[in-house]
Amino acid sequence: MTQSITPELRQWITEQARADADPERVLHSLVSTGWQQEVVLAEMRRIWRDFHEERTLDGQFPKAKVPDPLPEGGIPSTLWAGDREVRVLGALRRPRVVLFGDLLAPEECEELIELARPRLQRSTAVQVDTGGSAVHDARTSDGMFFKRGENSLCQRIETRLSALLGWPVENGEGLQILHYGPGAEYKPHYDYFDPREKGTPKILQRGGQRVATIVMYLNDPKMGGGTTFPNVNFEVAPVRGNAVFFNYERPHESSLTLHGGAPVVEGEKWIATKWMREREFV
Ligand code: PD2
Ligand code: ZN
Repeated sequence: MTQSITPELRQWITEQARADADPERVLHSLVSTGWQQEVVLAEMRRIWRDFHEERTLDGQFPKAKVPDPLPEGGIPSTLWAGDREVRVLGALRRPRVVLFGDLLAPEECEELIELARPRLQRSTAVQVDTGGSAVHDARTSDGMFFKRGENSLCQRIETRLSALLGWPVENGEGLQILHYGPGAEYKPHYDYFDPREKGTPKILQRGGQRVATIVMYLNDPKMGGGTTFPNVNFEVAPVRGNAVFFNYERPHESSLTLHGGAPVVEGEKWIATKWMREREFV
């Protein structure tokens, strides 16, 4: 009969790998206590490979401190954001994704749209080679940026987000407003800046890496326009006043934060996006 690995054994093997134990000795001691060699060897290979990958990542893409609005040990139904009770609608652990309800009042959504509307331009995306920005096929929306603290509405929302996420207002980029008409989309991408790209050092001068994103929905598209997370087969329905938050410790695919704006099928879609940096964004 084939033995099966117990959680305790897996834990013990993991501790050995973490302590850099000699795998030959680990295997020998397990076999001498009655474990079948092929069973423990398969498990040891998995655990040692994961450790090796993690170490390589630690060397090349070190982890940053990131905001995480949820406390350890349980999901609250609401969070107090300084001036407003925000509903917690759901969460994923890996990647860390949190869905919020009632983050923005309907009037705040309307006001953001009306302040942004006259200033919209065809959206640009950061150009990875130069660190500048340019119009891009992957992003068929119109958009604009508010400066941080540009008006009292931006200030109120920024202060609320800072309280909700436990991250300084100063580390936030200005709010970005995007408008998608029918058929417009934002193809899947990562929001962090790829350290392997030539233009990244210049971008990082303004406050380090992006470490988290919050996308706030300002209206209800009739059909389509969800925010998708292809790595984990997850899609968030755009609902006015709701928001999706996600963070990324490493600027690497292993963060599983590939995400996109699905094409709007019917109606239009308005969002406000806030990106959080490691340090003060200047
Ligand atoms: O519109 C969205 O849902 C969306 C999707 C992916 C927005 C962004 N990314 C973004 O603003 O970065
Ligand atoms: Zn994005």
